[in-house]
Amino acid sequence: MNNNPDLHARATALSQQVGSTRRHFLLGSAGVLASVPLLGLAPLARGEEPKSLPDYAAWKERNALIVHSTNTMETRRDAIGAGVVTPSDRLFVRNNLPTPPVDVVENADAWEVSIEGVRNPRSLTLAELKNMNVTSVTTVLQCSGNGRAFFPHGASGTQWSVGAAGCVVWTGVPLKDVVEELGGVEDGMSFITNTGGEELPAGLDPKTVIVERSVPARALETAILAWAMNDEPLPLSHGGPLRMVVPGYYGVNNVKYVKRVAFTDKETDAKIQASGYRIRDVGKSGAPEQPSMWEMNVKSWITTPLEKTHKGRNLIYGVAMGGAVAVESVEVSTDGGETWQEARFVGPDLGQYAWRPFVFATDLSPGEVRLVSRATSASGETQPKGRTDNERGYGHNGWEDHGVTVQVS
Ligand SMILES: Nc1nc2c(c(=O)[nH]1)N[C@H]1C(S)=C(S)[C@@H](COP(=O)(O)O)O[C@H]1N2
Ligand SMILES: [Mo]
Repeated sequence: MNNNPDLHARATALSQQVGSTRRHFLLGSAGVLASVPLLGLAPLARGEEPKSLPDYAAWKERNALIVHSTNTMETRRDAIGAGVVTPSDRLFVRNNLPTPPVDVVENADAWEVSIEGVRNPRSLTLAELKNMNVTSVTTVLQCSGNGRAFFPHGASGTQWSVGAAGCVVWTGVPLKDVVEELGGVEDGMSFITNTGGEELPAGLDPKTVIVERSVPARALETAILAWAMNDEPLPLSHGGPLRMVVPGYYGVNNVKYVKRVAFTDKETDAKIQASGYRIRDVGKSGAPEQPSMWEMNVKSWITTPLEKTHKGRNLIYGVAMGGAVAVESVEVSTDGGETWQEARFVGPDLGQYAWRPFVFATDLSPGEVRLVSRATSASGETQPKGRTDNERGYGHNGWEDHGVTVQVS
């Protein structure tokens, strides 16, 4: 149960924001209904809506996004839609540093990536990679902190609700093919360490700012070096010209503007790996022995209706993902999780790393309903009811917090 009504209100507001004309939110949890004046939510009301898109993301659909900052934009819950693939102009953006200059995507084929920890290490241009082989993979791209806004302890970082996630078709060369071309991985390498190509701010220890992430070497089986997204050249905002895509792994492992791919015996000591993106108790600092945000977990959330709907027949929509494995099934409850019924997947199955939109047809009576969804993965994991509290608010997949309260009339 959520015992902090103010934080819960902010989280609910974030997840249910429908526009600046709105004057109050309906806050519902376990049958409690309250009217929360918007002006009472000063940090949110001041913070989110009026910001415009930064230049590098000016091509995005402003109305589909909550702009948290120049570096962080999330897809609004009402803009996720019922298609499998998230349109690029609605996809969330998260940058730790300013993007490289735009000419890197204008001269995309000249981009170089250095492949190390293989028998014949060398640099390859994007033009060369494009001649090696090609494949496509559809994956959920999701920030580790998606759902952070629901943690009552006020986890620091962007207050993502549900929209720091999308489902994307990536096209590129399998990393495995590149590695084979270069003689295979050197012996004794346990990790793939990928480095982002941003210019680092002067005067800071590079280790504290560089985007460099290590993933277990087993990811070689599925990782791709992608130059296209949703069948278009990879835009700068999403890591163009070249990005590492590690299917089933949290967003941060999908290094943008990748300039170095190294097979290494140890994880990088960059801060973003050593102490960042580590699961630990509230109040604790990050450290290398804590679990790293690698494979994603099973998760789902409702996208329609939000806030209000008509009485009688309704179609309840949402999206469900298995994490690192396929999603097997998803159930919906219209009574806050007392009783559940299986929903139906809609649209094509784009593979185990994609999410599946779902729909559940039901009759709703006038009054307030709490709609929740609960997915189960192919490996038998079901979303838990509650959260696992952790300092930075990572990996939230509890179904209770992700539900929506809807007025039926
Ligand atoms: N080079 C680089 N790669 C990066 C990042 C970054 O700041 N720089 N952010 C990471 C994080 S935390 C996330 S959630 C995803 C976001 O991908 P997107 O901006 O394409 O949505 O990219 C990851 N890869
Ligand atoms: Mo992220």
